[in-house]
Amino acid sequence: CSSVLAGRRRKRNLDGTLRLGNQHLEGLEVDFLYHLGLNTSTYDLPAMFGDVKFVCLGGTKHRMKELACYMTKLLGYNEDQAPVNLTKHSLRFAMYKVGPVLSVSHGIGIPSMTTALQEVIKLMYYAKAVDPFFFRVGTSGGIDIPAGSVVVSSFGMNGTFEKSYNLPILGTIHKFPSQLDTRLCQELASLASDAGEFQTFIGGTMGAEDFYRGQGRLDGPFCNYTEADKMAFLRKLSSLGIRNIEMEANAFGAITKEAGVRAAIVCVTLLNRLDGDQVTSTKDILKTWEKRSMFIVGNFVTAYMKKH
Ligand code: R2B
Ligand code: URA
Repeated sequence: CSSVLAGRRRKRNLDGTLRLGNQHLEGLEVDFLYHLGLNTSTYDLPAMFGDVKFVCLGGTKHRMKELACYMTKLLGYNEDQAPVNLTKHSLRFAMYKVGPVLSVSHGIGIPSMTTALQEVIKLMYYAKAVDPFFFRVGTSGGIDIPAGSVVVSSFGMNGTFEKSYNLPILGTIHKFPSQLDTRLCQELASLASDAGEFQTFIGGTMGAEDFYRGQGRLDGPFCNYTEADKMAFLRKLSSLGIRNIEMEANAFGAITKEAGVRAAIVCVTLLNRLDGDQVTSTKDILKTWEKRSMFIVGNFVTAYMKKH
């Protein structure tokens, strides 16, 4: 644990700003963060984003706007002004800033999420943000826990039971370990318990490459296994400490670790996969559940701001 912390510290400067390991960036006259619609020439990134402390990423533009509204209320900012999408020139993702909170959508799946995440990491680097936390605030399918429960991930696992993000680079697979900040994970889980309305679990999260067969579903357009095979797979995941399945966790854990930032994944579960494959709850129920992970991260933000 101490060597992990030492490794993380080495990736930040003494003042807490990020230190990225890519010397090629120094050779760029202008860096275009294409998917965020920003660049290092036209925009004063330190003035715009230098005070960011909490980077929240999640799948949909709508949910990340809701998170921005939730943080506006929580932090006592003017609620009459609708949050402004700062990436509107790019159209790909949405990004909102509410004081020290940045709320960014990342789309579905690892390639989309890692594109957004890596550009936000560079954004925090250019902005000279100090010790920013990174959260993925998402949805998932739970394993053997009631629908509507929240899982704070202790590690990410890929679809072949490896706790890593395996990326082909120049024709060769590179494996990046997927680890999340243990202390942050425990702190978030403890901040959830006060609510009493829902259960919160700490556990592993599988980041699947696909929503259907990649998550052992029987209801996709194709299926080449039996229900017994599916159940054996879910039971095996459970025995390996996996509490939920989504589509980004292992890559999120690996990339934030490589960047040396403190990171956590907080996902609500929309169903218990041992009971079925389809998400059948009403829109209103799903909306209520989605607020649960925002509530936990919001608690962390306010507790942190009180202390610092
Ligand atoms: C959870 O939900 C999305 C799929 O519906 C995906 O982005 C994920 O990880
Ligand atoms: N998101 C997923 O990736 N899987 C689910 O089962 C639910 C939401």
